[in-house]
Amino acid sequence: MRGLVRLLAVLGLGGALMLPAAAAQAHDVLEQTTPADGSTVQSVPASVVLTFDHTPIGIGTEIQVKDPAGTNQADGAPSIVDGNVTQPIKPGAPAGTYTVVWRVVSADSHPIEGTFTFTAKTAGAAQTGSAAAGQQQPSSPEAASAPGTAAPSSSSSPTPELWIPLAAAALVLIAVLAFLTRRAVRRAAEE
Ligand SMILES: [Cu+2]
Repeated sequence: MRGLVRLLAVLGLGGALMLPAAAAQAHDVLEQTTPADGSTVQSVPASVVLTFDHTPIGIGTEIQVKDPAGTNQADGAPSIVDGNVTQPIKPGAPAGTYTVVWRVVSADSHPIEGTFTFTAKTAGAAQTGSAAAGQQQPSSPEAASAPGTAAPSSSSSPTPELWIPLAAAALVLIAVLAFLTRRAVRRAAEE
């Protein structure tokens, strides 16, 4: 009987060890946005910037900048420099309240997502020289298609790097559990 209790305790310990192993790495945290969440700006900016505490992985980034009518005014693909993810906005985007729907792959390879809003009193500036130059840049098929259609296919499955250490940790855990369980069963049989 005492052996059985020990067996259950070992199994419970194994389960408890699983949890911290899965939660050990923390997601990146969105530290600030430009424009700030809930803020009012004079006119629609040329881009929105999301600042994270780590540099997100450069795949599966998807940022929609929805105007008051729900139309995505994002212009081309977002760029990632350090912790800053910059999403250009189409020139001449209309005034009103915008909802930015974002999804990035955290440095720990987990997808994270959220939304924020801002209000622009007037429309964005019409196309300028620099905006025109920026628009000609995305010529790859991925950049040319809408971000909403390009991103999910590459980000729907977790990136492989995450599973290698997790699988290794799980194998070690299983081996240790098997050893402890066999020992506990043997002791239970002896008693
Ligand atoms: Cu994470």
